[in-house]
Amino acid sequence: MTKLLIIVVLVLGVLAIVRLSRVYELTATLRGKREEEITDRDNRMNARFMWLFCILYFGFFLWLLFRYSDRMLPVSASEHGVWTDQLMDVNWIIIFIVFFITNTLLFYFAGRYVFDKNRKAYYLAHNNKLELIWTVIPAIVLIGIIIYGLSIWNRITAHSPEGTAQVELYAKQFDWTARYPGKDGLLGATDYRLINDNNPLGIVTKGSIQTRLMELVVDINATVEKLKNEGEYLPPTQLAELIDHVEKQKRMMRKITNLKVMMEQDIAEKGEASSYAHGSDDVVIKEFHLPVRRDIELVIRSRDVIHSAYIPHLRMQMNAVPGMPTRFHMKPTITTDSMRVVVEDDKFDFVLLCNKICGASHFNMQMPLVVESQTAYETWYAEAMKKPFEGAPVAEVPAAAVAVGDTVFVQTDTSNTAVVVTAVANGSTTH
Ligand SMILES: [Cu+2]
Repeated sequence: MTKLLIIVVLVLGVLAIVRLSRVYELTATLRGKREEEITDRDNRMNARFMWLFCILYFGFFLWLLFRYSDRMLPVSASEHGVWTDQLMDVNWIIIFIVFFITNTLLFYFAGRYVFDKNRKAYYLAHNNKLELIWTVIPAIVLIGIIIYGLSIWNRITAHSPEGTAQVELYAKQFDWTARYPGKDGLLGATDYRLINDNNPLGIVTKGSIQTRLMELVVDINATVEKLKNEGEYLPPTQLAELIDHVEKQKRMMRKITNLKVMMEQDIAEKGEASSYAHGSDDVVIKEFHLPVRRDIELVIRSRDVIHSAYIPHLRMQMNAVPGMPTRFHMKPTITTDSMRVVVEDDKFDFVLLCNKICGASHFNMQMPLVVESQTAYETWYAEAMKKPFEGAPVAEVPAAAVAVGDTVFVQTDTSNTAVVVTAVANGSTTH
């Protein structure tokens, strides 16, 4: 209601000004003055308005600056965030100085050199010295900003030191899931084809492969059964759909069987160094904890569209791109408890947000982050470790049609390889 009143007042105000200016024009005509004629009085008034506007403009700017300065983020809770903030401050200072100098000059000239019919304007066509000054000075300042910015950028995006602990952040519409390595300290390989209810991140283990194959076989067999029993009564479109479905699931089985071959070969060749050997003890969890003052490498993945992992209080942001894991190396420096004291809010929590508009519930795609002491973190981690991702119980996969001699493109996080299925029997492959 108040808003409506304000709008009405504004509209009426504009209308009143329009009418007043019309009255002014009419009285000018009555006084025998031409409308477009500008008097010295008009010029002087304009000049005074320029001074007034200059004062109000800077006054309003400074008022905004002090009035809303508390809306800025509090002190950075990560090591690199302090560098980012310094870079930002240097840029602000340069921008403020240039802003005040240029705008003061703009209003000063307009106010000072008001039109005077006895004064002749100075004619200046070209001045090399001036051109040089206003080209070289901004160029030097810009080069300075770029070199400083690049040096900070290189420090932030540098490779993490060997052996840095990894934590995975997995984005999907519309939530985050974290994955912590198990006792081996290493995250296992993943493959999107293995994603199911028990394996939301598609971690590759013997068990998860068997479970997926099993699911596919059960689905194929059920569909074939349906085709056998009801096939002759089904409308042609539905029949075609069911046949397509069986073919699709069979292709998926071949791809997963090939993945299994790859996994077995890789483990046979590299042993414990194989990324396929580390998945079974990974912890998949909807909680996000980090120890304070420890180097961490965040590995960020997406299941569907581009998301962006954003932790504003740690000045951390990195896109989550489907099919391409991204990384961010950082070191938190302030615990959640200490930050609560800093911001004087005992309910404060660090938060991981999605900072790419990724769909209808983008606004709600967030997960609290707990930064805590090493001991508190270890206690939490030990508790989380009690529920590791186990793939699923390994079971015998019943027979299903997987063609021999098919070449299938196998894609994993670590490599892309074409594999030829040599023989298939009961879901296990000989090679
Ligand atoms: Cu998102």
